[in-house]
Amino acid sequence: MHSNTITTSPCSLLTAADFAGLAGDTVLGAVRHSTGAGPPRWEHGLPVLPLHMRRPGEHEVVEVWHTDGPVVRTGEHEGLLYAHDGEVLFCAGWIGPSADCGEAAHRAYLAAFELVERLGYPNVFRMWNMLEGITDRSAHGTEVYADFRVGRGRAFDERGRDMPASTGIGALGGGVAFYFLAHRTRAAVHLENPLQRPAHAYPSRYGPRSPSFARATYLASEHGPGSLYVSGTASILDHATVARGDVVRQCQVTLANIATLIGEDNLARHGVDGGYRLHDLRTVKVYVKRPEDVPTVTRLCRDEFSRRADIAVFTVDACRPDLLVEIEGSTR
Ligand code: 3EB
Repeated sequence: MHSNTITTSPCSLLTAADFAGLAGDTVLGAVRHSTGAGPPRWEHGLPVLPLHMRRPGEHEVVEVWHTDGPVVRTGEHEGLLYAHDGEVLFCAGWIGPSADCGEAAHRAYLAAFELVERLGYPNVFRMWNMLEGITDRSAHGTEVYADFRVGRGRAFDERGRDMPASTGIGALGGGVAFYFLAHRTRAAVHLENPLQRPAHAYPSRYGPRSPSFARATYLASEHGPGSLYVSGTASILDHATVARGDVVRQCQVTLANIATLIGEDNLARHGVDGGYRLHDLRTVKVYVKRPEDVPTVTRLCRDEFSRRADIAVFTVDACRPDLLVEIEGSTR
C-alpha cells in the first residue's frame, strides 16, 4: 500500500559481553537494562540509556537498535541524546526522580517533538517509558503513572501528533526514563485491537487522562515485508483487567490479544496486506510483576514464540496493580 522505500532498524537483546564485542558501525543506539539508571550517555560515540530493570544477580540485557546506514550522525537536544542514519532516529531521555513527573514529561516530549521536526524524522513510530514506582502516589497524592499521562498527553495534544506504539512500565529505580524511534517518512500505520478499547478512550475511572498510545505500529517496505512494533500488551479486554491473580490465564489472554492484534484480519481492517503470527515476533520483552511467576511466564512464552526470537524477561511492576504480566515485541 505504501510506495516509500523504508528500511527499519532491527533490534537484538544481548548480554553485556556480546554488546562489547559488536562492531560499532552496526549500532544506532542501545538501552542497558541494568542495576542502575541515569541520564543517557555516549559510549563509543553512540547514545546509550542505562535503565534500572534488573535485580541483583540478574545479568544485564542490552537492547541494541542496529543500522545498516553507512553514516550515523549524533547529537544532543535539551538533554536528549540521539543518533540517526538517514532513515531511522534513535533518541533517549531521562527525567529522573521528581515530585511530579508530569511537568517534566510534558517538557521532555515537547523537546522530543521539536527535535524530530527539526531533524526531519517526523514519524515517531515506537516509544518506551519506564517509571520508578509507577503505581505509587506522587507528592501530590496522585498516581505517578497518572501524573506522567497528564504531562505526556498535553504534549501530544499541543502538537496534534499521532499516538504510536508504546510501552509504559515500571522500573526498579531512577525516576522516569524514555526512549523512542522515529522515521524520516510518514508511512506508518498505527493499529488498534478489536479486543481492547483504544487506550486513549479508557473510561475516566482509571484516572484523569487516558494514556496516549496505539496497540501497534506497522511500517511498510517496498522491498519485502514491513516491520511491526507491538506495544506493551496486557491481560486487558475492552478496558478491564481480566484473570485477576491468575498469572497463567493473564499470560494466555495477553498472548491471544497480541495474536489478534497482529493477525491478518486486524491488519486488513487497517488497510495492511498480510498478517503475522506470534512466531514472527523476533524480539520479545516480557515484564513480570512477581519474581515467583518468572519461571511460569518464561515457559509459556518460550512455547509460543519462535526459538529464533530474542526473549528477555524483566521483574518490574506494570501500570495497574492487578496486571501480573505485560508483553511487547517486534518483527525484524
Ligand atoms: C494498557 O494496555 C497497559 O502508557 O505508554 C501499555 C502500553 C500500557 C503503553 C503507555 C501503557 C502504555 O493500558 C499499559
